[in-house]
Amino acid sequence: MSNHNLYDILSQRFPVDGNKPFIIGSASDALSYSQLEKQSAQLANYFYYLDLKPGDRVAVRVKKSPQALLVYLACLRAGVIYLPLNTDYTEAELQYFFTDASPSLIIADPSDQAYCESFVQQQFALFETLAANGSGSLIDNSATFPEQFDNVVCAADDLAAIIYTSGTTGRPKGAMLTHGNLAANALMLHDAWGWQQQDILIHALPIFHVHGLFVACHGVLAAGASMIFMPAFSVTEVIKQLPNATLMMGVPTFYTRLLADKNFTKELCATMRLFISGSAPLLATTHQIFEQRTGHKILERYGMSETSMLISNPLNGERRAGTVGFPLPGVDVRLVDTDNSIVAVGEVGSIQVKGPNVFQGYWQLPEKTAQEFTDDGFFITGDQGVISEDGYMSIVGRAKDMVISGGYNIYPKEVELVIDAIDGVKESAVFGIADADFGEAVAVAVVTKDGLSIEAETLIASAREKLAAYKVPKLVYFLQQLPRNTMGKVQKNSLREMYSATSPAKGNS
Ligand code: MCA
Repeated sequence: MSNHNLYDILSQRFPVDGNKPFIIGSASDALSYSQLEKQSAQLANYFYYLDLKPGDRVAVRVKKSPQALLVYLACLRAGVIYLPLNTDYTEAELQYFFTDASPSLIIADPSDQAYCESFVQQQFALFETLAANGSGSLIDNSATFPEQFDNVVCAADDLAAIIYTSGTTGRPKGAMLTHGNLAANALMLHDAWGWQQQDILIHALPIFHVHGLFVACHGVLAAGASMIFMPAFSVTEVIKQLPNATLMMGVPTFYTRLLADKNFTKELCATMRLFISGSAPLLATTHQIFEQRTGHKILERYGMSETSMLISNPLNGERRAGTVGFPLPGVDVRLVDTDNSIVAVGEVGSIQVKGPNVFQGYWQLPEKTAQEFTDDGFFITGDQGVISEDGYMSIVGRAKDMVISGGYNIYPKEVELVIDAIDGVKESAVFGIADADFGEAVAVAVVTKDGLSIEAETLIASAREKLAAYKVPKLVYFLQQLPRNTMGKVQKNSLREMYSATSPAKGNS
């Protein structure tokens, strides 16, 4: 049987010269392809020594570093399931993920050791540390292991990663992605975006999500290319590195922040061949202003955690502002009405997709999974789209009132459950409000019990104890009652309209 292990597929495409940098940097930060091979082998050997078996979960909650990426590659090689977790998650959120996924090994920053310990005991899990500077027990313990490893033989439908996404019920669900899913998407994007060995990517995204981990890193690996790996997005750092790069990927906030800096000029972009945007809608005006400033048309694409990338503007041909382009080769996309019939060209429909990149379902939720697929095997994305006469897709709506802030998806229900549990709160409604920096900011309308007075700051501080910072409302509005329709459903559109003109202060009304 041929090996469908994603690492095996990617490594066949690595450069012949092992000294070529995978990560470009100063001596201690740089990583060549041969170092990548050796160090990921040591980690994979160590996982084997720890008796991790294919199918076991390895939960990783560490700061961005080259070593963190090696852990991911080692998991692929060892056939264990990689479970990345946002470094911003609170203890309460982590408790949920650890309980739901029951990892055999938890890897966390040394500063998290104390509170990880209770989980480790509850779960009978193993525990290792990994710090942002690449030190920690994991690296110490694996350092003496062999630098060669025979990649575990995988079938295409063996799980490679579980990526948690929130949902309408407020309980995050683990999207199960296979080696075959990830390989298919990596190879389609390789061709679609014209990746070359000479490419140098500016990598400024977090690596606990599909965008920064799979789309960006697989792109580099599948091309045997190089990247400049930044701990986080910083306008100054990107401006400094642009003249050394050919490609950049980001969420729209990256591009609006760059444009807001007068030092961001056309001259800086002389070696760049492509800017790609995703994870949140790019305003057509941003696309246009970016082109005026740099001469580059940002390539906007569309995807989801469950499916990786689905639709992309073309590399060659018109990149149309306000659209996400055409389905990637091998991806079947259709727009349907409420009866599941295909809509006419130019009409809005619910986006459904099928393809080798579409996930296996939600971790331990077969019924939920079944609900999200049609009888003929299409995944129901929950988004609404419209296709133009000449085939360009525009995303025109999101089901489930989801908010996208700076490229992170926030499901109102999850935040409402936390706000409603705060002392003195009767009920709340969370919604998105336009924000110049993040695209959308999380806002909440709150009704207190018996008209009680609560300070917005108190409410925010309480929410912050339970929720990652990016989910915490940036605007709080107090109301006598929530606007509802005759069926009793809260009218989020009315809330958005009521508050759309407010300044980004913590408003009281
Ligand atoms: C940080 N904060 C945020 C966000 N990021 N609040 C809302 N939305 C955010 N995205 C919080 C901080 O914790 C802080 O809170 C306060 O806002 C100000 O932070 P600031 O310093 O301005 O933010 P930053 O650290 O510069 O981060 C902004 C960022 C970052 C660079 C845009 O959020 C980012 O890298 N986003 C990328 C997200 C991403 O990779 N998404 C891909 C998902 P406090 O003041 O309380 O401390 S994958 C996906 O969606 C699909 C598959 C796809 O198609 O790609």
